[in-house]
Amino acid sequence: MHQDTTFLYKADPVRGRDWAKVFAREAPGIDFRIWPDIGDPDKVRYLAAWEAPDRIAERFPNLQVLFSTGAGIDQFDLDALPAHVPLVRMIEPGIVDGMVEYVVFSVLALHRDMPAYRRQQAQEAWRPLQVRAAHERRVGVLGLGSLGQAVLGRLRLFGFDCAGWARSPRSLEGVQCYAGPQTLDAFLARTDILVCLLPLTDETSGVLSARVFDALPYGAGLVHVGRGQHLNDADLLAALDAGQIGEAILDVTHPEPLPAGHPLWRHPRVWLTPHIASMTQPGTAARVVLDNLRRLQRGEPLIGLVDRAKGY
Ligand code: NDP
Ligand code: OXD
Repeated sequence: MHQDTTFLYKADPVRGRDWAKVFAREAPGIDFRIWPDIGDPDKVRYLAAWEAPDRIAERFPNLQVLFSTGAGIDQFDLDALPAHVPLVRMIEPGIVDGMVEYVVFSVLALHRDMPAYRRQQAQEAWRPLQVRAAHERRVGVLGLGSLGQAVLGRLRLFGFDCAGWARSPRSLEGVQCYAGPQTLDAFLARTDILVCLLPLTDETSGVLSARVFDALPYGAGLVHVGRGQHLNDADLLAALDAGQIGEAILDVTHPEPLPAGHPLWRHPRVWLTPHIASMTQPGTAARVVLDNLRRLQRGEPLIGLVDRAKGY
């Protein structure tokens, strides 16, 4: 890595300045630039972006790696990215810790009936609800990737009865693992609180639909932290109104933000947060990216390399 190598950062500029400090300290030979200050486009070998610039191949003919500044990569048009340029998603301790906090908070809130108590307080009602032990509460996580596994690792410690569902078979301590579409019904039938931590792909788009809600036990809770396009809003509203879904905590919607007056804004059984479940932390993210650049130089596999055929 030498002076004629530019690392271009195209995301929140305030956080970009923290990335710049890490690069200045740990890789002073790299010319770190924050969009739109791109310098000589021919020198841009590495690009970290939340959303890729247009005509990426044409503009940056010497690009060697595209890093996503987020864990998800659905915002990129993979067809517009030259086949020889690897796309690497963000796996860094800050984003994992943030997601663990948010999902643990949400599962505990549902487990201990906090949404119901908020409604009762608004009515000045002092009405204790039955407390269920954690081991009697079945939590199921859709997606057993870097985030799903971390979340389950922490939920287990509370004693919840934990399961997870992914494409390929896995073995995780204390977690009943299900794999593939043929196991989805069995996984849902044993899930009182469903957490969605899937990536958005052609296969997973719209997965949170009536078909899934109906397969859950009556009154199940939903924690959705994947992507807005996973969720069929009309099906969720119908399931909430029928009581099939008891409560929903949604961090992601489609579109973001929801339009004014959208029924999810004010639904009494929905808690909404503005896509804040987890955020890439600049200090740790920049270090992880630099580690990947060193791996690239040594010819080692990149951590978080996206499999374009799978779409995640
Ligand atoms: P990973 O790529 O590490 O894991 C994805 C998991 O989903 C894998 O277990 C994979 O299965 C499984 N999966 C993918 N497709 C299918 C399918 N068709 N059927 C069953 N399982 C499937 O992703 P991460 O854990 O790092 O992140 C997950 C998602 O979380 C991101 O893509 C993003 O959308 C969302 N996210 C949301 C944030 C927020 O603030 N709300 C913040 C960060 C991420 P297998 O293991 O078999 O490959
Ligand atoms: C991500 C996100 O994918 O913040 O990192 O949603």
